[in-house]
Amino acid sequence: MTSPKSLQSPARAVGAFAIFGAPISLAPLGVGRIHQTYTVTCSDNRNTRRYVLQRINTRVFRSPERLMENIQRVTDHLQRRLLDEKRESLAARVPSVIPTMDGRACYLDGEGYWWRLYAYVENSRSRNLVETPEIAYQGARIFGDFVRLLSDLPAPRLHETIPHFHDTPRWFEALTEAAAADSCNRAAAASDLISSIEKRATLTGVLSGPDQSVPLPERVVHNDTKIDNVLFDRDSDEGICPVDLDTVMPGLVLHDFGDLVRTTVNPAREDHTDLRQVTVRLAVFEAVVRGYLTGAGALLTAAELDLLAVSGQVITLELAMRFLQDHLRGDVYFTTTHPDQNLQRARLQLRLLENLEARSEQMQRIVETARQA
Ligand code: GN1
Ligand code: MG
Repeated sequence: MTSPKSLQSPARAVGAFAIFGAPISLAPLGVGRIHQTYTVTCSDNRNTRRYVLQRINTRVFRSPERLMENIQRVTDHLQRRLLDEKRESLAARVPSVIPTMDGRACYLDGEGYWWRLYAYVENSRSRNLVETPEIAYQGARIFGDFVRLLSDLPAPRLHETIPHFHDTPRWFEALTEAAAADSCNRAAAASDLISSIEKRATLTGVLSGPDQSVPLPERVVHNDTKIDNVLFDRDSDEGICPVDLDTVMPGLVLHDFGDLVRTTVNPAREDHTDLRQVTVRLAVFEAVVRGYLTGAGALLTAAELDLLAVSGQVITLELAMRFLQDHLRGDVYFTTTHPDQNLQRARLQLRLLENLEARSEQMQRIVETARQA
């Protein structure tokens, strides 16, 4: 395979893995905010097989080996549990980790980059827009199923791949510090956003701060349940499996549910600039609740169920704070294509939050009805 200069190091990395046949093509894939991702097609001259190659972002994930240890345990357990439930075709579509030639789950190249390879799930697609409640239902069911299937993952506890990932009060402090330091002279232009966030300080503690009075169980959760992170079958539109398992670790189900709400109810994409399109579709919310409860079965406690409706607000505020503090610090975390992009993202999240707040009673009633069903 000959490749342009920009693809030479991924092309070399593929050679380290136990692939089928030989690589015949390689191309960048998707719009992930964290890793560099490629699809690789391999052939033995008769059949072809596709893979997903990723260069792991080690600024975000400091220990690729521990990261991959988690992912292997999780995908193995999912496959086993799906087989126990006689769902063979889904078990076969859990994206498995392809080892290196010497049996490792990731590969360190000569330039100091870490790589990993997954089997490509054929006839699948991801979505960053939810066109219908049914799509939301499918995505939510898959994430609910995921926590249920992993609820008996044997010890030891998974590694915390990103410590304090959903510590919302801590993100509030990080934002306050970034605004005070103002290292890029960007705080003045964002002052309206900073004060809107400051007004909502108590919301940051509803799930995980000292104001959270009823204990919530620690579970193995996905932690990054934006709707883009589920695969759907191209023909039937049924949900297949969650992907992007990097942040699967001990945490709260409400962060998963909240991020699903954040990324499904709003018809505008996360990077949209026209805030007038931001709204909350209650029919989609209803489908998310139904889907999640169908997948999770009887797993959730009363304390968790009580907080389902508000969890979307908490995680939407958290994302607003994360985007804004990254903007104030000079866009060091999220991939951006222009200097105000993280600011715009934060603005959109805050607009969504206002919409969620305005609908909170209706959302609470939807949850109550679903609990009684
Ligand atoms: C990142 O990896 P990706 O693009 O699915 C981020 C999430 C954010 C999301 C916002 C490890 O998700 O926490 O919610 O962007 N992942 C990490 O789009 O920080
Ligand atoms: Mg992703």
